Amino acid sequence: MRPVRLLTLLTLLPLSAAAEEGKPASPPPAAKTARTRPIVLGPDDKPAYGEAPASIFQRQENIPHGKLEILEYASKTVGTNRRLKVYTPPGYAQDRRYPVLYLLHGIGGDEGEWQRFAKVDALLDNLIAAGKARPMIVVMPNGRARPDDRATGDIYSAAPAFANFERDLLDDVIPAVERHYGVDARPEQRALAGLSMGGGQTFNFGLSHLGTFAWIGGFSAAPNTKPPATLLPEPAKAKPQLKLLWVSCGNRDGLLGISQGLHAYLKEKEVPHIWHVDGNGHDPAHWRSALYWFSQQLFR
Ligand code: FER
Repeated sequence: MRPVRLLTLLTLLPLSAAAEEGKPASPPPAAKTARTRPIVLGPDDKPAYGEAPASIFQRQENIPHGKLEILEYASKTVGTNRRLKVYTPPGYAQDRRYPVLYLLHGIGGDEGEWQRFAKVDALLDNLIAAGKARPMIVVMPNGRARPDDRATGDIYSAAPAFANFERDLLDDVIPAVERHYGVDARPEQRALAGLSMGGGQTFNFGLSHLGTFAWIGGFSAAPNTKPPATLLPEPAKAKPQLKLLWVSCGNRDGLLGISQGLHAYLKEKEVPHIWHVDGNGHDPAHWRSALYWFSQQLFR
């Protein structure tokens, strides 16, 4: 037990303090803070849904398929041309108006992360073919808003670039998407969701811009999440603007406390929301399942 507890203490230190202790500033993946915080489950912390079936993430040949493509856009925020991944649904036509889900990655991810582990195109194709999801565009940007936006070096040092993405998303990404695609630009046709660091971005940016996003989903939100009362200082005003507020996390995720804190605040302020705590850790199984259930509820 003793070495494990020592490791826990070290990984709870701020990175600078860890460096002073002679430890590397970048914790190795196995010692990630995400897995080492104490977890205390409360009576509310239960699954609202089951696990997504594995087959839903597999491409079926006998149904219509959407397309995945890369859109390059000029970012005034970053001062570079940046890339995002876009899913357009089966039968997409430029002259129609589609709702859009903006889907954000985690601290070690990039614009390809969601597709790599959740096969977003296959998932949406399958849900749409079954009549379980509305045809929608899914935009997967790179949330590290800085000139070198690759997940290299000390991935934790990119936190300021993840915060900077707020302006890139609002001023550059959304306008570029709405110029290039047939988009219904009303807030009730725009959703924002993300995992971990992207879950924190989702709550930080989405809840402060409810006139832009009416559907909000944070999966395993990370420590970049602002305190609940900062996120929603006026809960009564937010309520009528929200179509869906989804908060979920795995019950083996060391970051659960962040989502629990938000759920407790929302419950106290009587802000309707979905609170889904499944049996996963800080891992793709949770994120896949969350996207599976969240995407079926969008734009209804
Ligand atoms: C941290 C632990 C985890 C943190 C960020 C994360 C910025 C993000 C994890 C992820 O995106 O998977 O202390 O601080």
